[in-house]
Amino acid sequence: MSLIKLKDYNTNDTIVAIATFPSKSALGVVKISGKKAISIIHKIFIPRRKKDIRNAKTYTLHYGWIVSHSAKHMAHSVKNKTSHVSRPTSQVAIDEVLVSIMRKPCSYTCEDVVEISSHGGTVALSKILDVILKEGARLARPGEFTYRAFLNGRIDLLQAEGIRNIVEAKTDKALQTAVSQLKGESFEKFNKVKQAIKDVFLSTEVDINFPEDNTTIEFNNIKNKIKKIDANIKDILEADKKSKVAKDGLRCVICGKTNAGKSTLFNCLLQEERVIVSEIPGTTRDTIEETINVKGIPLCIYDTAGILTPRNFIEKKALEKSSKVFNEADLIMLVLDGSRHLEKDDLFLLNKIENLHNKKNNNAADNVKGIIIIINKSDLKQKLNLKNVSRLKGFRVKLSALKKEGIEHLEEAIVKVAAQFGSKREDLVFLNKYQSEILKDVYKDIQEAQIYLSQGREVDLVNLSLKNALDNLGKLTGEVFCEELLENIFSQFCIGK
Ligand SMILES: Nc1nc2c(ncn2[C@@H]2O[C@H](COP(=O)(O)OP(=O)(O)OP(=O)(O)O)[C@@H](O)[C@H]2O)c(=O)[nH]1
Ligand SMILES: [Mg+2]
Repeated sequence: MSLIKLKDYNTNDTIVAIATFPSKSALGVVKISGKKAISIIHKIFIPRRKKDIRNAKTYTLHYGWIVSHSAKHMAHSVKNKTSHVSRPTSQVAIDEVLVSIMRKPCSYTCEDVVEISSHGGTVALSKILDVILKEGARLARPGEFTYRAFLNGRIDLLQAEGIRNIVEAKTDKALQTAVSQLKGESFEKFNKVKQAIKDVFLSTEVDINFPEDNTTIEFNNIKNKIKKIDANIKDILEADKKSKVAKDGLRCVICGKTNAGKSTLFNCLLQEERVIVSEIPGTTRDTIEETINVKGIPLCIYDTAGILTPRNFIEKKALEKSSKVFNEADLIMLVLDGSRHLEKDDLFLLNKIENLHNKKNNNAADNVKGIIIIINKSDLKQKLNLKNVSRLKGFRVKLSALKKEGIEHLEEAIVKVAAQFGSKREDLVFLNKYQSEILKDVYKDIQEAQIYLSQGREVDLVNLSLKNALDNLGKLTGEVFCEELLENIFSQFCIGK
């Protein structure tokens, strides 16, 4: 994804884009927005009824033909000579269309918008686009229509993110959440937090500006209020994390020492010979990602290299890649070889997972991870001493990836882990990466305010932390202008949205 620059989004321009995927399809839509939208359509459209489209009322639909500029000129001259000709000759017509007129301010962008519905197909659509460009419109950049809707105050940034997520929804729940976000429900959530912070902020302002007044602030009261705010933000951070699962599926990493049978299990879950399996330790070097569906739950599974002590550059890279997906995963599936005793590499990974568990209790928002310990090769004589893994929390499953035995137990465990990530639709909130980072900053600001309060520091410091929190919240919703965030959000949109 290349980042767009806001300076390229000149709002004085009239913009145009093909809004549908250009392919052999039944319908295609070209969208125009801006001051010249109506005058452009007047120049290139011949309505079936001899009406001047410039006088068309808002929310009206018009049937006719799109023609090239010179063609229209010809068509008009023909029209003047014969009373009934309202259709251009075949060599001048581009396509038979329906034109919708949506006048400002009640349109998607709050500007004059014209939508041309044509008979799909790449050539017709690009020809329509060409004639509009020739009449003075400019090609829209990614998300530019939605950006105008935001600038003109029709939607906030959370709603913009909701729109993007409607387009990208992969599951029912993701779609429902995105729709509720578009309806403004997420904004309400943030607004409540904002009002609560504002309330405390204002009382610190009074204390700073009128120190001689007897109305010095009640520190205990403030402490309690901030504690509640802290809990609220933590809830939203948690919801954000869970939303990513609802949106993209549970990210599951298959890890384990070399030859434990990771790739065999990966193929087994995928039900195809996707990756190479062999008895040579270190077969897998790259991290391989595939999406599967387990009992209706979308899973993004990663097969990783089992190498833990790299001997060369390639193995070093392999280890880096597997560590990265390990850290980012929602679910860790550790594969142990049941036919062997625990070895150094198994213990290393078991310790790593145990440490994650401890961390989880300290920082709930960042490290929610499910754990499944898989004891593979159950078809062979078992040597693994299970006592050594009993200290680990999480699910334990015995199976044979080679013989495809016991896979249903693994699927049951996955469903149970997914349930831990499950959340009611109303609790979810879709933020992009940048917005999530800003929300974490708000959380830091609030924690800072709490530290100052507990240390009995000057109220000015608490006041400053709260001010930062308010500014950051404003950036999130779009009330405070943050160029970097806007560029980040709208770059992720497709052209035509
Ligand atoms: N008997 C038996 N053999 C298995 C089982 N699962 C895997 N194997 C064998 O174990 C060997 C290693 O399997 P892989 O799936 O390549 O192991 P891996 O963990 O991906 O290994 P690396 O990619 O080297 O890290 C192969 O010979 C597999 O056929 C199993 O359930 N039972
Ligand atoms: Mg492998």
